[in-house]
Amino acid sequence: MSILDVKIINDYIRTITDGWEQGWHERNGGNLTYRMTKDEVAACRPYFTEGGAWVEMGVSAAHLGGEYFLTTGSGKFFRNVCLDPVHNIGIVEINPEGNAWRIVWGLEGGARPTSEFPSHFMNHAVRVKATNGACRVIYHAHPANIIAMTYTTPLTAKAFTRALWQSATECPVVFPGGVGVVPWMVPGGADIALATSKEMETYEAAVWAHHGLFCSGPDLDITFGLMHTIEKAAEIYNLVLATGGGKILATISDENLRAIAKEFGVTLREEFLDN
Ligand code: 2HA
Ligand code: ZN
Repeated sequence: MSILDVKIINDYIRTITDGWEQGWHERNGGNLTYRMTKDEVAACRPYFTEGGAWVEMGVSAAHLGGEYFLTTGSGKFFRNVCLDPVHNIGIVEINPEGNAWRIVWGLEGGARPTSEFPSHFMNHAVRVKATNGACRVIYHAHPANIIAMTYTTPLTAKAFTRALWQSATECPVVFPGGVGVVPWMVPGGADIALATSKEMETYEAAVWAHHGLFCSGPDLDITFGLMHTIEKAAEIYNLVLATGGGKILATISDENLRAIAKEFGVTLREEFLDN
């Protein structure tokens, strides 16, 4: 037995490899964090090392004190994770105050949690509250089509949500609450972490202009599926604009969107519908 036989560790690594295979993680692009259940922590605890030094995050969330997160490593390549997990991913424990982490497994050889850990942590903090504790995953990727859209589409939640909803019939069912948009900001610090978590109070996904996408969800499959669905809709949107010379001749109307919502029993964000 090794920690790599524990189901959640396997599922986490598979999700990372799937993201790499989608082309969303050039070089060290993207990062994935997962808030472990008590049972998962218990299953992994035999493999924990003596906790390292506490490292302050620059952001804090008292209700996440004592939680354990799986995290990708700063500067590490998704492509390498499945070949060498202990150097590329790890588990961190959060201190009781909820403002510092320490490594309890993995990230060997001096590695650290993702440079976006403050953003992930703040997003976990707001999504845990917004979902009554259901949210466990924050996933950041660099899918080309959603990034391309941020050069052609007004950087508002309404414009992005409508364009994506209208690009594939399943979209309003998969993300009826829509997506938020964060304007271009310097990545990696507390400012972008706070701006993103503000969007995440309302939306389960947030676009980073000219950079990528953050998705949240209750498990790895649902969160990966959300990333995949949004990126595919963005691909269709870009194809439509490119092949149609910027003209859209037919689309899913607001009446159609309402009919989808009724049939599938979801509530669309009403302020994003026009008529
Ligand atoms: O981890 O994606 O936003 C590299 C990044 C930073
Ligand atoms: Zn990034």
